[in-house]
Amino acid sequence: MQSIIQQFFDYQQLISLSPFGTGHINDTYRLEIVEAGKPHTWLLQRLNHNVFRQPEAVMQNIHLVAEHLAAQPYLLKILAPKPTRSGHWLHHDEAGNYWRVFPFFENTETYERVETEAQAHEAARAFGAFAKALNSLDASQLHPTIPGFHDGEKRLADFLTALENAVPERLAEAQPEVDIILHNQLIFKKIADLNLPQRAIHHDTKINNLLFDASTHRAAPTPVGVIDLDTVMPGIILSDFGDLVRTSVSLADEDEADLTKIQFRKPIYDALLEGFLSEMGGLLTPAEYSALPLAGPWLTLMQAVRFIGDFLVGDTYYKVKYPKHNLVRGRNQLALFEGT
Ligand code: GN1
Ligand code: MG
Repeated sequence: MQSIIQQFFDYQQLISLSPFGTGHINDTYRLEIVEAGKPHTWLLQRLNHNVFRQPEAVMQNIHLVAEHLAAQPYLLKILAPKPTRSGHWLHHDEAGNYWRVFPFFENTETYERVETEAQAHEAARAFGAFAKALNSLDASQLHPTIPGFHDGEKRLADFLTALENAVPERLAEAQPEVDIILHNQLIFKKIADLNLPQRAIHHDTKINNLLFDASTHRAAPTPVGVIDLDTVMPGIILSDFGDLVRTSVSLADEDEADLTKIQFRKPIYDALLEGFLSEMGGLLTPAEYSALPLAGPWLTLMQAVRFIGDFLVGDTYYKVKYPKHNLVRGRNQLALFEGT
């Protein structure tokens, strides 16, 4: 790691380096280093270039969004990248990996699941504030860094291809889930046919992509910042509200194998809706507003399609901790879909 760290910092000043976080895609490290005589903490991250095929475009998006947020009346902290010492957003190392550095916000914590209505309200308000601050950014200035990322019809088409190329034993095992997906596939066309406006969208508004103030009460915490801007790109508002619903309304997170723990908590949903609308309400078009109830089911089914599709072809996209991990996640998402 020495030569990588050296691109951003004076390596001689390094205090510590340790793996950090729970993301499925990138590898993240927490780095402590002395700068101008004082210890500072940063995040060093390897960007997964198998997922993000245009790393430079990802960084341009993040930079543009960070600059735009900074020019708005936006109160949350902004995850602006730190350039290399030679002025680039990325260091491309000899092994072909791409590295970048972000600020580390001290005294913050992330939650893997929502426990109280106040948490749900504040989380939705924070992502709503993020969307509101980006309302004035022309989405066509952002690169679609993962083409068709939340295009349900494309995800379904890819899933049908995965069915054709499936590992036979895996297909046999996932057949009930495959049937549920095929049975419900029309929701993807229904949303596409609405032709909702393209906006600058976060696209990964899971609850653990929010930093909360660690010194406030866990039951009713204060959001500090929206993180993980890798998938900021043009999209529809249902992506951001939908992923909030997907990751917040259930008692269990997406890795939970015990399906009895998966339930739709209506009071949490109501708090999400109220929190999101408290920021974005006045900016939604009538079509966006009336489609909001479909956001959760649409995004949750799409996530099931992605997990099961990846299981079928042998886990090539998501990091897995055990052989059936993606199947378990997919079953979990289908149970949630059926509850939404
Ligand atoms: C991935 O890496 P992470 O956890 O931030 C994925 C999201 C999925 C999510 C499911 C680029 O996000 O789209 O919703 O896993 N990101 C990408 O947990 O595919
Ligand atoms: Mg992410």
